[in-house]
Formats: sequence, C-alpha cells, structure tokens
Amino acid sequence: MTETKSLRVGMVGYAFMGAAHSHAWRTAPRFFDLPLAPQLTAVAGRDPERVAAAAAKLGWESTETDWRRLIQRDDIDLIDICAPGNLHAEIAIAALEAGKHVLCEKPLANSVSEAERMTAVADSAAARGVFSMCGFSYRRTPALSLAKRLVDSGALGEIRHVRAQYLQDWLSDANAPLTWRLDKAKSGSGSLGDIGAHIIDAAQWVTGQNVAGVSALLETFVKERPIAGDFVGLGGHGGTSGPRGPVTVDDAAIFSARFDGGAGSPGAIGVFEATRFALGRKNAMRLELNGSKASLAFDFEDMNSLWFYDSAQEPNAGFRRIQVTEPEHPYTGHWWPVGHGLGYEHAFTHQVVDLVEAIAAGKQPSPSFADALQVQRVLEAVEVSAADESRWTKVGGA
Ligand code: 4PW
Repeated sequence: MTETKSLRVGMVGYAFMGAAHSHAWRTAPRFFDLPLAPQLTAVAGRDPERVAAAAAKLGWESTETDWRRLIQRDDIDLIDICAPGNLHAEIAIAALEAGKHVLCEKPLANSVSEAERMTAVADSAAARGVFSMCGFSYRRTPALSLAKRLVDSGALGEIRHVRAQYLQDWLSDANAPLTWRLDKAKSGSGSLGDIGAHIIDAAQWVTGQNVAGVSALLETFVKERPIAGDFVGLGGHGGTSGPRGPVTVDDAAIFSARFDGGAGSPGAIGVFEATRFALGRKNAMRLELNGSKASLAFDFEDMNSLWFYDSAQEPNAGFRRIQVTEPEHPYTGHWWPVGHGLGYEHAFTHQVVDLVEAIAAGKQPSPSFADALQVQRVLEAVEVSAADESRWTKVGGA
C-alpha cells in the first residue's frame, strides 16, 4: 500500500477561528478519503505560554512566536491565516511568495487595495501551482450547497429577490469588552466585514450574480466599551467600573442592492442586514431567494433544513422542508447515518476537504482571492454609501 503524501500545515492564530480550523484539519481525514494527509505541523502566536497551551489543546506538533518563522520553515506546505484582518495581506503575500499554499480567513483584507495586491500575488502563484482560498466557510454548509445546486439546475427560474440577513446578539450588552473585532485598525469594519461579508459571499455565490450597486446605512449603538485586557473571544462582560475605549467600527449594517444579472438575464434586487445586536438571535445567517418559478429559504439556526416552494408542483401549498441530512445531499453522506444532522464545525471540515482536493488536483480552490476581492468591493461600496447619506454607490470593478 502506498502512503498518502502529507500536507504540512502552519496556522497563524489560535482563538475562535483557530480552534475551528484545527478541528477541521484533524477531522477531515477521519471522515473523508483525502488525497493528501493534513499534518498539524506548527501553530504561531506571539505569547509563548499561550501558544504552547493552545498547541497542546488543539493538537499542533510545534509552535512559533513569529509567523515569519512559519513561512521560513521548509517542513510547512500551507499557511492557514486565522489572525485579525490587519495581518492578512502581509502574511498571505509572504507565504505565497515563499511557495506555500494559503487558506485565509474572511474578510480577505481590511481594504480593497490590500485585497487587490493579495489577488494579484495569488493569481501569479496559482500559475506556479501554489493555491489560495478565502474562508467563506458557510458555502460548505450542506443546505446552502444544496441551495446553490437548485439555483444552478434552473429550478428557481429568473431570480428576482435576494433577502440576506446575519443576526447575532453577542454585543447587545454595552459592557461586552472592546476586543479586536471592535477596532477598525485591526478588523477593517464591524458587523459589516465580520458577518456581512458572509451573506454577501453567500448571496453572490448561490445566485451566480454579483452585487453591482448599493445604498447603505451603518450604525454604532455603543460608542465606548471596557478595555478588553486579557479577554479573548466574542461577547463576555468587561465590567462597569474600569477604563473604557472607543468602538471604531459599525455595530450594524443594512443596505439595499442591485445584482448584475449576468448571461442575458436582468439582475435581482436585494436587501442585506448584518448586526450583532439582534437580541435572541445567536447565529441567524439567512438567505431567501424568490425566483420566477420557485423560492428557497435557509436559516443557519435551523441549518439541517432548506425550505423550498415550487409554484408549479405545489401551488399554494407553502414552503416544503427538505431535510438536508441524506446521502444524496452535499457532504452529508460522509457523516452520520439516518439523518442525525450536522453542526457549525462541519462547514470548516468541508472547507478543508475541498481545499486539499483542489491542491492535490492542481486546480484553483473556490472561493479564490478574486472572489473574495469582489466581496471586499461590496464592503467598500457600503461604507462609501453610508458615509454619504446612503447615496446610491456602484461597486468598484462592476
Ligand atoms: O466568521 C465568523 C462567524 O462564523 C465570525 O468571525 C465570528 O464567528 C462571529 O460570527 C461567527
């Protein structure tokens, strides 16, 4: 028996996303037959004690305290970037130029110009067989993958409405700490880039249409929060008496949009909403499409379901629930029998599966940095529109 070649991974960052990615790298080869065997070779983080503890907990073989060392190491084939957005461009470009494949968390960058530079480097690296992918993990949720399959099959007809929401509530408490996600210099934007980017990507990917123009509002409800100190993570309580610092990002983003249609069909119109202040909504990442023949609706809080209404087959019968846990559905046949269902972490595992398969086949993985650059352009258009009293703003490059 020939031994499967390794894909030696070096990961930067080890907090929430780092834990999700570590789980995915460990789990993917246990449930899927992969052409390359992921090896959790090294994890990097600035604090030596914390990174050592994270490595032990998450299953990494060694540690570095400077991401540059990961890139210099010749026993690493792929750099997985789970660091805040202000580091993405520098790390990704250095890694690709050193011949390492890259998986980069979303949003791709903190600005369009960074994303453009990353995409140019990624495109030339791909020509040398060095590949990159942006971590829009929700694409790999089986029910959203099935939604894409249905749209591609023509089942919805011409798409007219796109309704996309990403609703969370972990910042509703005005004393939740001022973590890096609330610091524009590190995160680029707030709800807009952190979770709005996911619904922009999902809407564009499922419909096959790009957002061409927007009219937007951004709001910051809580202007100052307790300094985070050692706190790492989402939400939490930073106390009421200590020093506070300014929140420099949006708490909520809403915008209306026109899509570009493509291939002779008129574009859809859309509404988007991203907030971390929707009390009671924990991870309501939702997409609803209304086409000329049928409609579909997805809500991550009910992630093993896709709701479908076909006007020809079931006139006036309302939406039908498709239980997306069966072997014929995307990814699900590799998991549990008789419809036991999947969770948040599975999309990250599927992301690793698709990335490893693309690398082994010498093909560009999806979403590419170019796909993520298009999302970045929408984020920028939203900010430009919101800063100018919601003026209609064309998406750059569209
Ligand atoms: O992309 C991630 C989402 O899946 C975000 O960075 C944080 O986790 C906040 O929501 C979820």
